[in-house]
Amino acid sequence: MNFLKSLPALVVGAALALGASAHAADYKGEYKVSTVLGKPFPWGEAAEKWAELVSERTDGRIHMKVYPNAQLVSGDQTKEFTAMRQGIIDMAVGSTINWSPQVKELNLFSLPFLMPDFASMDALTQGPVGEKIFEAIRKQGIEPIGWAENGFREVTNSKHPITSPADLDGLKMRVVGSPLYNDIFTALGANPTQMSWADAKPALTTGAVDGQENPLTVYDVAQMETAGQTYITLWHYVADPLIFAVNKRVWGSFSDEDKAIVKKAADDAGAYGIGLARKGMTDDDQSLIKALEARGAKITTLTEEQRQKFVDATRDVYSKWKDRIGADLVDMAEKSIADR
Ligand code: X2X
Repeated sequence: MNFLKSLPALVVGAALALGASAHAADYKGEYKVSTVLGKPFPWGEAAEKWAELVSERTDGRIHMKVYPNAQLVSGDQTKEFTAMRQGIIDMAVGSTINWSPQVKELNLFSLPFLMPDFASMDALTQGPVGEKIFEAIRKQGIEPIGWAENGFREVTNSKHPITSPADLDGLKMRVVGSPLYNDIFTALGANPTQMSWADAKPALTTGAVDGQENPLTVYDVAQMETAGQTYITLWHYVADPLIFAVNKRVWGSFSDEDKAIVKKAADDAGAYGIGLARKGMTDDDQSLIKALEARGAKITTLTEEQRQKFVDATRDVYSKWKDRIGADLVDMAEKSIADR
């Protein structure tokens, strides 16, 4: 009799327990997060912060582990997006450059001399252009949820200061995975070779290439001066934002509450990472630039007139890629920058 009385409560209790465990069973024991650069690069710091915040805020329900050096795709960073779509990678903090072979719109950030300053980058990522870019990524089965930053990519080399396109003449340059970079450096008279980050450092150290382009924070942490990269020119020609993203099936498996937590954590980790990515190279804080000089780097800042020569030399590349990316999107970006 007693037992019968308590039966409904038991049934309800069992159903609740089942519901909870069925839900937990949908979650993996570990979510693999891919990055190219790990800690202490700002990129790796942002990814680690994301994982940390999510773990804290979900009481460990969602456990993310960061796999740097594009190791989940054997170092081939241009395969990261595809591997995430296939579910080999659950999540990533990825550079717009590395995903641009699959999402053509992402080449926008690599249009030479489109973005003159940090405010322009923010105007794109935080405005209607950013929404369009996220739509394009979503169409390919990936859920984009936030932005971080690798940074303005400055050109370095082991031979001499670069102040005009003529200084790039014949230089062997390591470039990243979008064909747009081949076009830019070819237009400038250099001899570009596409190479993964994994191959870039040894190629610089042995002198197989003369130069490369990457943000100053990357130069700093990778200690590129020890690989002979003495000459740096601050030309701010392109900048690569980073995107926090999740495989669609993984995203769909999260409860609404957890989706909100994972997204908010990406926003917070993004703000943290962007702070690190810009540290020491803003108008009121030049400490990173000074520190690199103290380590032996010879840094050239271009005058407006000198910079214009690089702009002119890459104008045809800009036009060609504007059409490939989508002229409407590029027009929208130009407007967002003008109105910033
Ligand atoms: O390969 C590079 O140069 C790097 C690390 O900046 C990117 O992944 C785009």
